[in-house]
Amino acid sequence: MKKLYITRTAPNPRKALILLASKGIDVDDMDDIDVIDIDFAANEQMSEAFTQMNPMQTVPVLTLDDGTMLNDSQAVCEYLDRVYGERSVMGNDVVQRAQVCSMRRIAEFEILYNLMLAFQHSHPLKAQRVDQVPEFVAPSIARAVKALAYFEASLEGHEYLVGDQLSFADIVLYLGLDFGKALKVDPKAHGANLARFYEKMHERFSIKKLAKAEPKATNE
Ligand SMILES: N[C@@H](CCC(=O)N[C@@H](CS)C(=O)NCC(=O)O)C(=O)O
Repeated sequence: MKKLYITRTAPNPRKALILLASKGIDVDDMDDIDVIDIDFAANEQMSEAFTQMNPMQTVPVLTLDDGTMLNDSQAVCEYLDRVYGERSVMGNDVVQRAQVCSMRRIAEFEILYNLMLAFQHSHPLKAQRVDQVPEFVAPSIARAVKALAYFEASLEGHEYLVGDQLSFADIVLYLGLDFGKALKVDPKAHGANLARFYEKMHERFSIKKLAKAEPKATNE
């Protein structure tokens, strides 16, 4: 059995959940993958057992039947994209794949990464993970906000960033916008196109929407 280690509220593991959901797949309903929830509040990602598996102490992690361990969200998503569902979200042809890659990396490095940096340098829970430098926080947020203008312009007249179908670039941009809320960056205050995009993605892929279903009450 494959094992997918995730924290459902954190952006990088959410990439995998949303990728599967965009293909109509419920991660908790897969025959060949066991989902293991890692609780950040209890620091489970730092536990000895988890660290032995993934010395980087991060999620997501996917382990395959032959023991192969993938400990990066891009690798996990590339694998899930190719193995599950009908249509790839990485692009339909060579050019689209390159465009998705380009948009995804800009969304990742300019927006998501800078916001994560700001979070890590400001949130008390992360103090044991990084030597916090409060001066990093404001410039990192400012850099992310500045990059939003690029995506606002890219979405002018378009529902999605590449072609007319949802791609992995949209997923990463949405996660950046959604994570911004933790830093008081309003995802709907940086242009009408981004606001429309965010609302549509949030409707389908919010943390609440993709939460693990409660076990059904039974009288037996
Ligand atoms: N390059 C890694 C980074 C993963 C990463 O930073 N994951 C965060 C959650 S979004 C994490 O596990 N953080 C652990 C912590 O903050 O202790 C990837 O994309 O998978």
